[in-house]
Amino acid sequence: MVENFSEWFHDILEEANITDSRYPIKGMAIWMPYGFKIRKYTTEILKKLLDKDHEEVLFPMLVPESELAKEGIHVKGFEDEVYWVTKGGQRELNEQLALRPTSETAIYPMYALWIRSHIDLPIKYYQIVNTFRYETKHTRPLIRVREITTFKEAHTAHATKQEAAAQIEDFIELYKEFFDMLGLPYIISKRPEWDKFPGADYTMAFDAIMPDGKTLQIGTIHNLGQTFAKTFDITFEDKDGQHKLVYQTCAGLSDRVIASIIGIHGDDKGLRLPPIVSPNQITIIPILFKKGKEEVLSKCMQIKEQLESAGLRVNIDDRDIRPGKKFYDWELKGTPLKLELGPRDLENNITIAMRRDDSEKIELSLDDNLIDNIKDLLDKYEENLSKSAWDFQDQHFKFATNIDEISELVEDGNVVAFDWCGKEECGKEIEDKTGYDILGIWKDSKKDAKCISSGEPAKYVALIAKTY
Ligand code: A5A
Ligand code: MG
Repeated sequence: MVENFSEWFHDILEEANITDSRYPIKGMAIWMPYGFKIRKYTTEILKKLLDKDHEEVLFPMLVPESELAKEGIHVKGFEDEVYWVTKGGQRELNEQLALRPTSETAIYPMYALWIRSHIDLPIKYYQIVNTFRYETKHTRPLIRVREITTFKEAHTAHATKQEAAAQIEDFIELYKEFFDMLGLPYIISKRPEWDKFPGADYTMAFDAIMPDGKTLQIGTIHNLGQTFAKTFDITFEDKDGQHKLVYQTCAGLSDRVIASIIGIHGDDKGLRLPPIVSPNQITIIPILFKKGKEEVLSKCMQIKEQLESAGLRVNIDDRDIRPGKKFYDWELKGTPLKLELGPRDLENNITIAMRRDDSEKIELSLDDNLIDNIKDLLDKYEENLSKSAWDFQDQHFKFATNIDEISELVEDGNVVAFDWCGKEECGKEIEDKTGYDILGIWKDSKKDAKCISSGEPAKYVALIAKTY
């Protein structure tokens, strides 16, 4: 899988019924039923986390050109990626309309209308929508798409700079919690000036290392300062009677979250889904012979109901095919736990359990402890999934003390940390010399450390990697 991750990824999307990329528009695909369920459970977790102190809204998909064009830096960042609607039927539109590449310019003119006084603040809205980006880099299903189908964007407005900065920290905590629930490891860094979100003061990013050693930006959080507030005239009357500009932040996640669930947890046999998003957490496979068939099936039904009443998602694979084929299929689809039940098991009042992450067969008694024992197995599986993913990341995080070492280590599929003076010119030179991208600033350098390139006093420990 590591040898040819790209091929593995494409194949699994099709074989596990996640997406179908044969739709006749490049960069746009269909969510198939199994994939749609994974997407649904993933989105539900995110909504639950956000709903604690944000509110969900839904904005139109079209943005008038006049609004999109207002914020100069922002539009410059997106102008080559915008799809335009220019006609209504046969008629040319008076003003062309953009399919949102992201929704700042749709949302902020409305914020200007809604925000009047300090009592209207903070505003914390989010939406989960499709956005469109005419990406020119090589498109890949879920990873770099032209229709981002699951774009979660949160947009906040605050009375003070401090509150906006605190909101950035809140988003970081929220994303950590979200990715932790999915067992996904991440590296958090502050993007370099030349790679921040168009219009932001600064951008904090979450990156994940994919099995091929390339990093994938799986989430971003932007402190927008007052740039958009100035452009869209978003002001409020403060307690002191003065009219002031708001401070804003925004934060986004996409289909890439699901790409990382698939890529990071998967193995040669297929998916290994975290129970929390797995369409089926337990798959029961009856071993059927002519004799005793009804009894086995009815016991399976009974177990299913028992587990479902404990809040678990369970399916029975009673297809008329060889059990071996069923095992193969559910390994491919990444169901966390399989239960096998045949006539002899029924006699002994047991079932054979198998976790997706090891092939050990565990005898479970069909007594009152069944639910607890199964939950215990699911917990251990979930822990192991997360642990092996974090281990992989730790093993692929290295420190370099000179430029040549950077190249060697990155080439071997590592994210590499190094001391940096923090100057843009020097950073770009490092990117040029190595041919890789600086992800961002990871933390401050130790006292007396020297920049790996300029030799000047180092300010930061920066990260560099191959990127998607
Ligand atoms: N309004 C802000 C939140 C915004 O648009 N930020 S962003 O441009 O960084 O996008 C948010 C996230 O969407 C990124 O962190 C990245 O994970 C994801 N993303 C961006 N372009 C994508 C694409 N073409 N396909 C899939 N995901 C993408
Ligand atoms: Mg882009």
